[in-house]
Amino acid sequence: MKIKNLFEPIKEARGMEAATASQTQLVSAVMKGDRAALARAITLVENDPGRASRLLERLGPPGRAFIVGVTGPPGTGKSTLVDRLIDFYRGLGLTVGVVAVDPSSPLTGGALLGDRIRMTSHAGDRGVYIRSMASRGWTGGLSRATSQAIRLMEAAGFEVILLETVGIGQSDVEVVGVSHSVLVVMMPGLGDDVQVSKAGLMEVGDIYVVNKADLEGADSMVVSLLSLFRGSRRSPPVLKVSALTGEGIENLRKAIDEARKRFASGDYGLRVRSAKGMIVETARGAVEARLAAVSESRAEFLARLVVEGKLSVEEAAKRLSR
Ligand SMILES: Nc1nc2c(ncn2[C@@H]2O[C@H](COP(=O)(O)OP(=O)(O)OP(=O)(O)O)[C@@H](O)[C@H]2O)c(=O)[nH]1
Ligand SMILES: [Mg+2]
Repeated sequence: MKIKNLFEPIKEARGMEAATASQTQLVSAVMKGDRAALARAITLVENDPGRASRLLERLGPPGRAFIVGVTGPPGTGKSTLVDRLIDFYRGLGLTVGVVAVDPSSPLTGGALLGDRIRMTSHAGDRGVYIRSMASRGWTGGLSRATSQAIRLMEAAGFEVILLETVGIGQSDVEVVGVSHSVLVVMMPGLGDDVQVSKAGLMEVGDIYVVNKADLEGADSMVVSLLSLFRGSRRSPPVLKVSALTGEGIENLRKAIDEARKRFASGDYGLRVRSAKGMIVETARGAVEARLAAVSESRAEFLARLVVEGKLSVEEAAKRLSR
């Protein structure tokens, strides 16, 4: 037993060396645009944050790909719009990566992801890369993994990256913080303003889209969005479209493309905004991982000190997260 323990650190160190060598290969394969390597690297990012962060350090600075976040309540037509946007950017000759954050449970996830990928008409196009990431079953770190997946796609040479996330809760919405432009997609019949203000959707959008304009009630949805913003300092555009019939899509494309042109001309503020999102999400992931790694016994030890009046809650929390 003792002898085995003696050798264990050496084995571990060897393992790390091997991983580092294969990581170097993985990074250079990703940077050559190797799709299989990209898939492997994203899986690494999902499953092994520690190794992934060493890998990501070699990717160079972000800022080459234009990132569009697409969020909004379930079923508003985000994927259908993403599909339209893929067509648009492919038409401009740009390559497109898509990260779709799937809210389904790990159990039903497989089937849904399959459907989602079949749903797109871009399966044979090498200029398009689609990756789903399941958001359930994570003990935190979704935002980190999402922003890292985006950076990997960027390193692989994808020029536009579309990030679809269902805006149900604050954490789903926060994910889009890495974007240069954020579309919030609504639809008629969602009830009232509550949906928008609830999940932080009011703050996050650069463009508000009322999709399904072919259905009744789109105009009143536009009116309630506009009146919501009347009370605030912001007045983002509210556009009525139908991803199904194509109505209003041209206007939407123009609006998003203005942001892309600003990005392409080197707009400093836009770049800082996206980089800030990446740093914050990566840091959040690191803090969550550190907290998740805290042993029960350490937390309980600190709790005893608090109960016995030897330590304040604040000091205990500081020690716990150190
Ligand atoms: N009538 C109408 N239906 C639409 C429109 N756009 C999308 N849909 C339909 O709405 C349903 C949901 O569309 P999705 O694109 O999957 O919506 P989503 O927001 O991605 O859904 P989740 O990812 O599950 O939140 C599908 O049946 C679409 O065909 C539209 O403009 N008009
Ligand atoms: Mg969708």
